[in-house]
Amino acid sequence: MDQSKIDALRALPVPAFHHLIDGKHVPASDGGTLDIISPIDGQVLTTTAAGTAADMEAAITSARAAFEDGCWSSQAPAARKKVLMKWADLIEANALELAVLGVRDNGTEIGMALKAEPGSAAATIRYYAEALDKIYGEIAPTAGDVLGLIHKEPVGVVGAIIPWNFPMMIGAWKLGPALAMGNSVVLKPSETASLSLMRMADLALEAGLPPGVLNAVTGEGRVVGETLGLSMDVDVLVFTGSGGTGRRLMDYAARSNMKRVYLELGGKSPNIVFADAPNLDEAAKVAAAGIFRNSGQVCVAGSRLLIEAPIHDDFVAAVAKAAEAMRVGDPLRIDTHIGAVNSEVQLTANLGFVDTATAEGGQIVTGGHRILQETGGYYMAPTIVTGVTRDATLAQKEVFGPVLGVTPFATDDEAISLANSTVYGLAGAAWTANLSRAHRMIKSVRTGVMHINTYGGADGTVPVGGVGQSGNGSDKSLHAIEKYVNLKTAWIKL
Ligand code: TXE
Repeated sequence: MDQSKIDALRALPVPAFHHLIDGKHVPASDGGTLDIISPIDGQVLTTTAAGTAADMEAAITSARAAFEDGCWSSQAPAARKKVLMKWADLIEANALELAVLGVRDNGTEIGMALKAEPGSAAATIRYYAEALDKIYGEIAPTAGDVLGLIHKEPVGVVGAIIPWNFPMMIGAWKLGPALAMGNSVVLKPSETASLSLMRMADLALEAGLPPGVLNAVTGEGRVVGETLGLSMDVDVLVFTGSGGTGRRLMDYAARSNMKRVYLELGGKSPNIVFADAPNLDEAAKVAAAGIFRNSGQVCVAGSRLLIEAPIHDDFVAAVAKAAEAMRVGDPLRIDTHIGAVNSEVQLTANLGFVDTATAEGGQIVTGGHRILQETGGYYMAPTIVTGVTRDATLAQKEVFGPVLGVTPFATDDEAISLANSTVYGLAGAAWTANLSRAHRMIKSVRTGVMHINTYGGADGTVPVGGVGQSGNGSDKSLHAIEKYVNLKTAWIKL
């Protein structure tokens, strides 16, 4: 990474952003705009269109028309592949520009953003482009006088509602398989991180995606997101975000056309450290990175640290040392480890969780407060709270900030019981040199992803998805494709 190139890009003014509907950039139908505040300094960076219900309806109409027209849905797979491969190339070619724009919008440290945003988005789009002409239908094992064929058809119009923590990465997790299978998509980025994703959508058209196959509408979730959710013309909704919004989406589906709804809703993931872990120093550093990178705004963040009692104090000290060594600050400096919290609302919520944790008996080991206030930006010191009991708010509710709650345990059974004591089930980890114990943890901890002797970093070959109130369905890997196809049976009398 070259600091001077980053500095040059951050000095560029950011133009006002419009919707992308039917291949054209259009303002909101009533001319409304939303101020986009950069979390780096709290200043207005630019504006986006504040979409109206009519804007969203126009986008859905365009997506439906493109789907029925067959310009994409009926294209030969090899032709779709070519466009998606080109799109991945364009994302890569513009990676630094996209990453810097995204960081100015959402505050993620540039080192992580470059890899996790354009880097991961390009890899994801390429993965599904490469896969799409290797996915076959089936011939059923029927009696000889009939032929049973199972076709995989695109579902039609997909509505994709995206959060602010990794807009390009999570956007690509939905767009890659949806477009690869021939669907049209209406994208709704988050109010507080839409710019890089909107730019990425433009690149899809530049790569040759026909107008209308991908539309993107910015604005308030409760306006344009609700219209998307309630539409009679959207066949599948895919979402990453909060549980509250996830519930609403299910309600919208029930009140409209019973569209399929796939939710990824975050978690309260347990990171379980046994005294026999192969390398406790390494475990402490990875545990710190696993909660504090991107200011803890990671759905799979290891936000609950469960430590075997005999090593509790030493391990907490090692994690605190690692946390204090992480440089928090300007996310566009390449030597920054932790950037800005996405918004003032999120920062205030994080600090509220710390107050509640101490009121409920927790002790702050390090952090616990806002820092760098003089910059005008939203920065928080990595925070560790010990003495967090099983039912404490910090053990039960997702903070989505740089706040780690610590709880000791005495036995394997207690570790499993604590790990499974929330409504969530997205990710987790166990650190141990004992193979049998590791497998027992994999089987017994209720999660979608279980790490052993590491935390995070699973690539696109494996699914990520939650159980319990962490959601349903998976992103990533070939399994994600199931969300974007209908199975159609052809039963033929011979
Ligand atoms: O999420 P929302 P917010 C969690 C995390 C965080 C909390 C709140 O705990 O603190 O959610 O974040 C759109 N109809 N996660 O408020 O509201 C919205 O415009 C349709 C976990 O940002 O769920 C945005 O595009 N759409 C997480 C998207 O939903 C609506 C990632 C997510 O916003 C809508 C983000 C509505 N009525 C937050 N209301 C993860 N799992 O990684 C909002 N939206």
